[in-house]
Amino acid sequence: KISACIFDLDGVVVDTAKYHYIAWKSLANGLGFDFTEEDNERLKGVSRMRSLEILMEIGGVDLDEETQLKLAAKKNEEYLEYILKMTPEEILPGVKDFFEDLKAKGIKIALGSASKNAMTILEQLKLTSYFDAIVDGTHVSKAKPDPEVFLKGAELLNSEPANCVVFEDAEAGVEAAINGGMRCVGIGSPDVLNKANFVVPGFVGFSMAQLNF
Ligand code: B16
Ligand code: MG
Repeated sequence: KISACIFDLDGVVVDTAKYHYIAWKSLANGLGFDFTEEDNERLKGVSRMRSLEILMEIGGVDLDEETQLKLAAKKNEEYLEYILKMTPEEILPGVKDFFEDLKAKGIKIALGSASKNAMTILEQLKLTSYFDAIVDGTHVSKAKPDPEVFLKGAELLNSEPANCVVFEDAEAGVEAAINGGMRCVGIGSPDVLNKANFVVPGFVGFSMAQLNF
């Protein structure tokens, strides 16, 4: 019996990847190399500091730790400029109806995101009140595919992992859910999310009744 649904943020509830991309690209350009949308795919679901490491690898640059922290902060400042302009219209199609449906069914809702800006984003989207529990990048020490972020969410909701469904768009996130003993619905393409129990392109027309696990 499913008692809780845990949602990733970027790529599931909202497309913040496009803003991450602009900010990482301008950082890369400042360092003298290009950063493509394809490169950006590698940063989805990955923490801020790990993202910078991947970016350095792409550009073939080596930076000391102090510089890395400074650049990550600079990237976040630019990213925040975009985030603070977001409106509820940017909630991905079908998400709000799905939340309403879960509420009506008495199923709890939690957030399980790697982002340290998750609270700001939920506020901008006016979604905070839908969540019974929020676990984000400020609460965890181990990144996905470690299940920490989802297990914390389940614990806050007093739900057994076996009774939780995770919604994820990134491969590492799907793995995190499975590693935590939860079922996972992949949001995106079945080719990439082949470890998920069920894959849908998005929430439009989707309901819990479709899950046959
Ligand atoms: P921040 P999610 C992730 O969000 C993003 O997918 C990833 O691209 C980003 O680097 C990470 O959050 C950290 O974000 O810099 O805001 O702390 O998909 O886990 O909701
Ligand atoms: Mg994501």
